[in-house]
Amino acid sequence: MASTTKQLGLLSKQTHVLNLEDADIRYTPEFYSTEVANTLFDVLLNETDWQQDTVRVFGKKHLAPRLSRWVGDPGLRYAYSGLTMETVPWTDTLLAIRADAEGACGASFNSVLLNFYRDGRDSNGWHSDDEPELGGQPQIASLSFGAARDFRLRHKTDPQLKYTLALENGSLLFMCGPTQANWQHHIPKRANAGPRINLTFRSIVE
Ligand SMILES: O=C(O)CCC(=O)C(=O)O
Ligand SMILES: [Mn+2]
Repeated sequence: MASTTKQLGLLSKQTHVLNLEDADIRYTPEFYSTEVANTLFDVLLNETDWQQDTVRVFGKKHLAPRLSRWVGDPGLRYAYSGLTMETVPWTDTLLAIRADAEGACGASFNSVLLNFYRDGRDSNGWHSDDEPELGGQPQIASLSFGAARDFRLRHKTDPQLKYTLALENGSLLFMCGPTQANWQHHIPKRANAGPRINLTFRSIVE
């Protein structure tokens, strides 16, 4: 896969700034055209050595309800759900998507977490991406391919503040500033949902 935005068919579409307190979240629904997003879904599905990680929830170990993979610069380590994860090397496809995300977000990323939700039974529990390795104001670019899934947000201290948006095929969600400090997010189960791949590009500061 070539590394220019042109060859990936990048669209310069509208970005919506979410009107949420204590957060800075921007959503670009058609970051990639449907055609390009469908191709990237297939390539990512086939190029990735998917694994089912173990996660720790309230001290107990469980198999994660999705498949995943950490990719990043050599030697990076990341503590996640009570486990230390080692990253595997970048592919040309992921480097090309990273370049597009960096250009759109004005940020730089040295790692990406790939998640594969095989169907609507796969999910991601409530959490913030606020690990110390991500620094004080983590910048996270989230790209979605395949079935749209709801992305739910809730404020950590004000239960009145919550928000749901559907992350569509080919979309980019950029979370930065105080978002992770103040909000949690999750992907609930959804009956009949088709397969979906999500990439969250991050910068690990060691
Ligand atoms: O699948 C998504 O859209 C979100 C994934 C996520 O929040 C994570 O892996 O930290
Ligand atoms: Mn997350």
